Amino acid sequence: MATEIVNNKRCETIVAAERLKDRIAKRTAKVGVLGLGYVGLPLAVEFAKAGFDVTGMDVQTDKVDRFNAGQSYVKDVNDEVLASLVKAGKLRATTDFSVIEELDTIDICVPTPLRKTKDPDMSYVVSATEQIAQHMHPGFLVMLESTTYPGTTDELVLPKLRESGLQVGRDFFLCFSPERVDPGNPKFHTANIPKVVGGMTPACTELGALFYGQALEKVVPVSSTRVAEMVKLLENTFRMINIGLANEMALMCSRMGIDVWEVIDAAATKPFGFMPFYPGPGLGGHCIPIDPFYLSWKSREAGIEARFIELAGYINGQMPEHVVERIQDALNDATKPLRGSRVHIVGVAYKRDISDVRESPALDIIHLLLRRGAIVTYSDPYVPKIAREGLELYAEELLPAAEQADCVVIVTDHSSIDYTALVERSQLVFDARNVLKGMESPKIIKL
Ligand code: SAJ
Repeated sequence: MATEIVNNKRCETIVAAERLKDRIAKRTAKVGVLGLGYVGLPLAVEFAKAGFDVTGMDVQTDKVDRFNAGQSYVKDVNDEVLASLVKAGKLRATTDFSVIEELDTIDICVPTPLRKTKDPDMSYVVSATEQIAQHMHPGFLVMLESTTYPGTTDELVLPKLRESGLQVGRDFFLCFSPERVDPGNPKFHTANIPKVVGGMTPACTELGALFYGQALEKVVPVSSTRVAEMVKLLENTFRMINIGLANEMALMCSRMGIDVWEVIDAAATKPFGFMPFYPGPGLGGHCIPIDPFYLSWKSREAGIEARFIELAGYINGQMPEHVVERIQDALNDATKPLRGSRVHIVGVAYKRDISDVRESPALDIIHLLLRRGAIVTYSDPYVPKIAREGLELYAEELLPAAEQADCVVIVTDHSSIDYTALVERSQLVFDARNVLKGMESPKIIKL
């Protein structure tokens, strides 16, 4: 009797796995995306465009309402595309996670921030996994996309899904596939960025690769979830450390009276073995300053210090202070104490031509200037108001504010700014981005 039940259960699950494979291949699978941010929303749209029936889930009602009204809140997805898919009934969003019961696949696209103590905040991943664990069923493909430390999928996600009594690789399938979305990138978007995917078992990897291959141009299968988790961390740690090197070069060149920008531009003429990175006022964003610390946190647990990451983090973290010291020196040379001087910040987003101020070094620079008694104003065409990290400032009109300032500081080099007019109307300009490259004036000072 017991053997018969086991055989029936095994037959049921083998049938479930084959049915899942067939439904993915025929694009009749019901696809779920949990977390409708700058990663989840474009992913949901891509799979709906590929012909799947897609249900997005999010805890934020306003996002769900805008999604269902065909109003995209993510720059890389236009309203018309979203609205047409919603109208065609191929795509919808909900805050009701019980819909997971009906899904064949689900992608977890939730934030993985750092706590103030620089260790990972896995609360969003845990919450999403717990929602899924309540609705586990045979023939279910679960994929984690949130950038995280190696071991998250097998140590944190798998045990919760296993509580259902289902067996991974037979009854359900579990993969990690790093999100590589670069918001605002004009050339690379969700469909044409190669998609790395690694499963808990070969069958998991095979189903994950089959799934992504239905909607994305290139899939890169790897042997495990840990390899896939580590791939993303290497990508962004590489970037953070090389920016740290560029920043250290800037500190050295500043002391030696060498133009670091000229050095990098000349080095970049080397046709092999070199890749230019540029110094700046510090490291912003929700990826580059954050992801490497997921790796250093886990490597400490494994008994090895990630010294490159810690050092680069230290150097990148010093740049706002360095910028303020250079401003102070420049004002001093004009016999103006920083205290009481008017300093106007140009650009506060964490990088050009976007509105995101998360971890922006501009916020650190503003804090440091205020602490030294400067009178600080700012302009940013993408950021009408700063209301975070204890600051409440409203953007001012650029040229009149620049005219009033004792020193203008270009922190973020938005393309839409008229830098010639800015220099003309300013007394002193500190350029932290080399956006004034080629302009000669005694009032221009460069990082
Ligand atoms: N930065 C420098 N010097 C550089 C490059 C960047 O100071 O040479 C600064 C930027 O000003 C910004 C921070 O570093 O404050 C991060 O800039 P970023 O260009 O890396 O932009 P992000 O944070 O949007 O990074 C994303 C990442 N994408 C993903 O994680 C999927 C990253 O992997 C991409 O390489 C990057 O976009 C990109 O190339 O645009």
